[in-house]
Amino acid sequence: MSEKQVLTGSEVIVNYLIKEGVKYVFGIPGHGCLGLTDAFRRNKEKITVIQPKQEMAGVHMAIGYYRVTGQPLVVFTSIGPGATNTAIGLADAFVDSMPVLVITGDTHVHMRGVGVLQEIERHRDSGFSKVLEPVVKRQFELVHVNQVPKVIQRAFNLMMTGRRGPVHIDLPMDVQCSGTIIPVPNPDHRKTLARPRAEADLIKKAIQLFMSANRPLIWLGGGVITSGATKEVIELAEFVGAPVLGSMMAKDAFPNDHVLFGWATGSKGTTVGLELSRKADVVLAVGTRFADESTCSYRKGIAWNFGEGKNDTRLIQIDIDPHEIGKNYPVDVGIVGDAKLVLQDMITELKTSYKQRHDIKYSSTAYFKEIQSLKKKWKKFLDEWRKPELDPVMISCVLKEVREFLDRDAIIVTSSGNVQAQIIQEIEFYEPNTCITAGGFSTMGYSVPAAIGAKLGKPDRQVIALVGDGDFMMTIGELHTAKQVGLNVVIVVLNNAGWIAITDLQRAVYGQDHAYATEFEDKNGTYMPNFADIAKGFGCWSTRISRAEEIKSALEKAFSQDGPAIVEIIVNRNPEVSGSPAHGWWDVPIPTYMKEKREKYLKEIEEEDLS
Ligand SMILES: Cc1ncc(C[n+]2csc(CCOP(=O)(O)OP(=O)(O)O)c2C)c(N)n1
Ligand SMILES: [Mg+2]
Repeated sequence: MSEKQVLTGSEVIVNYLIKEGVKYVFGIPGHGCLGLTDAFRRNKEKITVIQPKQEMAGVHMAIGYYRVTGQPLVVFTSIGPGATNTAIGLADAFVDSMPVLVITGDTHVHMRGVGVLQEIERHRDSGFSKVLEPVVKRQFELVHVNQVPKVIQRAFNLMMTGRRGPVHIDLPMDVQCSGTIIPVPNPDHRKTLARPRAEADLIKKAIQLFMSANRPLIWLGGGVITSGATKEVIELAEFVGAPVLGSMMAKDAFPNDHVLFGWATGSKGTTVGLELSRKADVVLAVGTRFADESTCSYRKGIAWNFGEGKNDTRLIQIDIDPHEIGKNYPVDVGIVGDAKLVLQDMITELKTSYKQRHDIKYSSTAYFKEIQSLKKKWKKFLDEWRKPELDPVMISCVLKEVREFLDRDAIIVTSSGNVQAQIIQEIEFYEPNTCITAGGFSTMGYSVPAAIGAKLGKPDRQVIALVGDGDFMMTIGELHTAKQVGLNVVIVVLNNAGWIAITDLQRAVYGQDHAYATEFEDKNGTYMPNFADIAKGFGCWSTRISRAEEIKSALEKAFSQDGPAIVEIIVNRNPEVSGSPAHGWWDVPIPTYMKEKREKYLKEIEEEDLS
């Protein structure tokens, strides 16, 4: 009998990752993951360890990579603070249904509860995992090395099937180093490649309802991107003549230069999107949560008109997760299934039962003409709103110049702040997986690391992060990682000396004189570090500009660098032009001492329909 190979728990994991096609892992070694780190050392030809400077950033890097390649990656940490640092990255991934595997080191099983360095043990022994429980799709807490082979396989299965999401493996130090003879699993065994389809009668019902509409509309969420259903959405939209709108996670799910693209609705919406969504009579919603931002906090008649009344908008909702169906709005037809396959079946049913939607081409209908006229007005508004002569430049101008400069398939990464809201409202995306943004968790600090991950995944494409100064400072240390990775990721820092999205919100909701604790000052007044100089300190190429006409040539130089490049743009912080006007509505509570505003607010929230 041949002797069976003994591998440590860590080696099983690393060998399995190689079989899964994982090329990069992100991690900061500590005493809690020495065994695992050594297994990576033994396999360094096959997997590269990248060193984020904070573990949260490692998670964002993995997500940036996944979003442009579809390949989930892995983050490993030590015990305690290193492990806890992943919480925000994981929460961001969880809310946006993004897969990433986080493996955290932990107390040796026989030491649990004594107070090992960096152990949290007052509520329960080795209690760290509780910290991550609400922000992952599944957790595995191992106590024996023989569990490792099955668990690593299950972790990948769980991340990538159904509604995707992050998984956490808690891996005690001793389990990392103990040996097992259980072989490394083959990823293809125990894995399904199947995606769920819907029942035929539901497809029929959905199509009947959709085709009965006078003002049909298609509303997309991130599920469409995950499922790769852009082609099907285009086909369906063109057959029916329905405008297509999307949430932040679906900004790139439908070509924004298509005649049927209807721009954004919701609190960060546009006059086009809001008008179309509130007046639609039948909505086909695909892979979306109907979160408060894209619904104007459910205030009826502002973004949407769903309800059970005779004149209310009817809803067909498709989602891979039954949890989302009917959660925020009542549905007429609720379909659980994979977006691409369900839409394919709907298209087949359409083509079988209907020749075309109208007697005339959809582009000759009054509805289509109305859509075009709304779009034209929106473009006109944007043209008038941007004032290219201003110095410092407006964010709106930066976005226009950047979009004009970039290739159609360039990858643009953003996180929370004015730039994110304005990107959704003001510029076009043409291909799926090119708008990489921190959606539902709206996490500052996401852009720089996510852009590094995206560039690792697509080294031949332009990758650009557009970050506010506040956002940038959350993960500024990742310039170090960007320099180490050495790829030409371009980071544009929009410096307005403050968390101005919040300043603008304070002014808009509470009053002009209510800006507080959101602008950056020191004893000499406005305080603005020189980020271009700081970038140079990290060894990165950089430049600092403030005028619209300087942007394209700065980008030209930035994209011709061999490594990371930082373009710092001082942007206008004058309240009139610091952000962009809000066209929708958002439920931001008003203190009772602001009597008039409070009264108005109370009336407004009466119109919210949370039934
Ligand atoms: C981690 C985190 N903390 C706080 C917030 C709340 N928040 C949302 S936008 C914003 C300001 C963003 O500032 P900056 O990046 O400078 O962009 P600006 O709005 O100034 O253009 C803040 C503090 C957040 N989204 N994420
Ligand atoms: Mg700022």
